[in-house]
Amino acid sequence: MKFSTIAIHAGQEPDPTTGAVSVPIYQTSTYAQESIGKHKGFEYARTQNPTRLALERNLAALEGGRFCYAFASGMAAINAVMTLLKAGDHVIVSDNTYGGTFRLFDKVLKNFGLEFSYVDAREPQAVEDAFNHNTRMVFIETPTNPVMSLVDIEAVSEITRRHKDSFSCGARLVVDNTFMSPYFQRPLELKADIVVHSTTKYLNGHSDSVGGACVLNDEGDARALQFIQNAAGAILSPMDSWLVMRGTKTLAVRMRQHDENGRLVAQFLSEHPKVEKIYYPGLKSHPQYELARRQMSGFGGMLSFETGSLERARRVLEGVRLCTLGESLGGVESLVSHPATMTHASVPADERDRLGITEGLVRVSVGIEDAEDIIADLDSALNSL
Ligand code: P1T
Repeated sequence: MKFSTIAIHAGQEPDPTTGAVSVPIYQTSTYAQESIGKHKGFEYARTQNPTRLALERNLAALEGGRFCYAFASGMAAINAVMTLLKAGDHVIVSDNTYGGTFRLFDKVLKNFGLEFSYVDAREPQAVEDAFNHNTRMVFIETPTNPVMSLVDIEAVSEITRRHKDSFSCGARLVVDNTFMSPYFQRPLELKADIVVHSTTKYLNGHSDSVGGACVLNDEGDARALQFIQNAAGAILSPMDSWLVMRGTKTLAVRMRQHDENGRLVAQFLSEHPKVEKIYYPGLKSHPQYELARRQMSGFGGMLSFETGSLERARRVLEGVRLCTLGESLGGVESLVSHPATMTHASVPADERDRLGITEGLVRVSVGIEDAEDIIADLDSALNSL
């Protein structure tokens, strides 16, 4: 079956009791048991819920993985994946990630004895050089939030597997696939071990739910993640599971439109005299354009551009009328944000500057409104500079 068919049908058979075509929202905390230990496979809703299970089957199929676990947010999913590790383990991380991911690693998990090395993973050799005897995980985001750098998933996976053999240390490659969604990029097919998502973004797609998920093939890690999902309890609610499932049904058509609009807006911004620099992997001027074409089947709707100063960024962000100033991304409506003070405020200022997350940087989540309207809105805000 092809992508759209899987999106609409995987995990979503008509309800066995009523025939309901839309998987019901099983809004229950517990399930009646016939006698001690005799039940229908559902005991308590933190442990199992049919709506969440349907979504997990759906997302596993979309990423081409065997197992999926859904969590209360993208951060909860990432945190759960990190619990596969133990004190003393070392993690190699791409130096640009969502600021909240860096914050979790640097401000929380470091205190539990995990060691982190941040490397410029655009260069696979930098990942290779950072390996040592206790490296148990490589965590990358591609494209990165917000400067749209790419990591060659296949190359880093090859390095991770080679080191796994030489140190017999079981390092895993984890890829945050939030920006592309499985419609444009499937890391497991490129030999990554675990995919994580903030389902809050493209998978849900309508800015009305916060959630996360991880998808993987390894049975041992899957058991451990299912265990932590139940033991720590950061589960996705039935209502949110249903919302994300409704979102994935239209993922293909939405992503095609995000991609079409993303390309048009990027082209427009790249020619605008008030824009100093633009970050979009679908432009030939992007230094990793060839890699983008190779490992992704589209470029999506995320881009950032440099206005030159905090004051100019402020005027653009306050000058737009159609685009909304706000955190988050991947919804049908266009959003603009200021990474330096919003999503990446927890990254130290000198590190932000080094990465290109300047005070003049504006990020756009290009929605699926008519592209002419989005462009006209950005044009009038830019022309006020
Ligand atoms: O917000 P939450 O569902 O917990 O997801 C965290 C997260 C994980 N990974 C990536 C790549 C993300 O972009 C995010 C969340 N990002 C934003 C809220 C943002 O505006 O960039």
